Amino acid sequence: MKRRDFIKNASLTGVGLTVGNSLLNCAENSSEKTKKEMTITTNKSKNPIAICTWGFVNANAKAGEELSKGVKALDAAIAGVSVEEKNLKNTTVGKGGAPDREGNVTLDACVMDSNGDCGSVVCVENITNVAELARRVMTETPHVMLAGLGAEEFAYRQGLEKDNLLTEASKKAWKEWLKSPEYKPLINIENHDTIGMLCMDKDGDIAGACTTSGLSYKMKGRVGDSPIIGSGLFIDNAIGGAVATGMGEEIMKTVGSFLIVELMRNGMSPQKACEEAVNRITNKNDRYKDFQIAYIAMNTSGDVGSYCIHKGFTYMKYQNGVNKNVHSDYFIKS
Ligand code: SD4
Repeated sequence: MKRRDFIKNASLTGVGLTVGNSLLNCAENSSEKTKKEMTITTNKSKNPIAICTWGFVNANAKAGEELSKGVKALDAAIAGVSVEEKNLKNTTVGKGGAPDREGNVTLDACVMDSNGDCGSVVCVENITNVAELARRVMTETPHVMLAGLGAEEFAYRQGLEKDNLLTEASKKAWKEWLKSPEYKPLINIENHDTIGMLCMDKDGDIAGACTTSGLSYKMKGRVGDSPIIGSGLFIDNAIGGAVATGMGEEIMKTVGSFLIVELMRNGMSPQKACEEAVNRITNKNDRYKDFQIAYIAMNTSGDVGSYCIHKGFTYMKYQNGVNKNVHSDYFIKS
């Protein structure tokens, strides 16, 4: 059953009606907020922009070029991140990603569209293009998230190919790691390759995708922030979007991407909102020096911001045919 039919059927039930009523009440009571959102929406940019975490020149260029041709934001984002999913040299995304401590490569991904729909897959083996798979969950099932074998079987039913994701290079590195299996992620070294992307298309609509193999040599079954809507990625087309990279456990504790979008809703710039989201983590957790967190965000006017804990995080920005690498501001100055 397609999502739309499922929702239509659900709305015929008592539960659907109750939720519908409470949403209506909520809408009536928040006319001030709606006015504010409308003001933000009026300033909507129609100039395509693609931004992504880290220095993924080719992935961001692909998304930017697609947007320039008039492709919709979600299609462009998925086309962009799939460049890294196929890149065997990238050891934390797609094929070639580092395995868990038992040698299984398990991938996490999510997508979110301008209309608020989203899809996610967690802990998936043998499928390279997991962002595309997350999109299929969104469009072809009544669900938001599929995990493990269920997600993999769904992928085959959708015609996605089975692939061995463990390359010889990743296998060799894992065997080396097994010699002294200490688990301590290295800041900006081990965890520097998750790709989170936000795109704004020619209609001014915003969508995003996030895809990763997660932390190298993680425990079997471990899932980070990247496929969790609100943590690794969040979009509200009336406000903007945000995406995260770094230590997923800490991002999830503060639901970072949702937080950034909500801060922007309340008037903060993307830059200030990213700073505040990092501050929430550094204020609460005195071990923040031991891990990296980085956020990038975009609002409907096309303003972009980013902030991270440690120096060294960069992001890509494509606009008006120029694809540039930008150094993010950071929390620990000395
Ligand atoms: C995770 N956030 O699984 C991901 C890792 C990451 O760059 O971003 N690496 O926790």
